[in-house]
Amino acid sequence: AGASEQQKFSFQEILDTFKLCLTDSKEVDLQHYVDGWRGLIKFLNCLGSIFGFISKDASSKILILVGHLKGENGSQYATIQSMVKYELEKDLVDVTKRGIHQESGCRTLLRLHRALRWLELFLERLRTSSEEDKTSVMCGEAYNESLSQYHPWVIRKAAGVAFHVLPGRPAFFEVMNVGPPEQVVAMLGEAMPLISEVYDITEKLYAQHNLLDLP
Ligand code: 1PW
Repeated sequence: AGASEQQKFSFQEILDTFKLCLTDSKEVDLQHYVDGWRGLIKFLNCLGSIFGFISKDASSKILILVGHLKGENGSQYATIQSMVKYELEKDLVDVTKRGIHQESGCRTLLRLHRALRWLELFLERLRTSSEEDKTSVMCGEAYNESLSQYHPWVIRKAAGVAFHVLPGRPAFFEVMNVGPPEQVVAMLGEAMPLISEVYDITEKLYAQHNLLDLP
């Protein structure tokens, strides 16, 4: 198969992976979380090279988490809950300022968690949008309401440029490769509550342990 064929996938796969994240006891499975992000990165790469700087940062964070999962203490990283417990107990997190634990699972995942909020807001806009709505505007609004507050000016600027060249709604739906627009909307309607739940559980856990501002 050619490179273009290998890249061909459906957005459905991403959402299916995020669905698998929740364990029976409502913990968040880290391996599935990482796999969900892998799918998102693949999708971003389909949107064009301008998204390279975004997918590159997400990829490097995924690699850090995979390193923990595959490391000698990998079993401690089965869920986000077990990761937080383990890293805090063993003092493996820089809590107030950056130090020797810049690659802690907790601070690395926090960055992806914040980005997941952006995704959630963007997909919800996409789900409720009408034909004449612009993806660039929806994406920009979602960003301004969430992730942008954690980014310096130069990244906000670059993100704005990237959003500007997002394909229009019909072409964007094509890239999602789910089917006709009604089917995309239906799929999003089914998936959004699950993504929200993963986000909310993580947010609550991080709040409980005072981890929402990790440097
Ligand atoms: C069209 C759907 C888009 C959803 C994908 C969301 C991907 C979000 C990645 C944004 C990355 C922007 C450039 C990198 C910024 C980093 O400085 C920042 N990373 C994130 C994920 O916000 C903070 O990481 P750092 O510098 O504290 O290690």
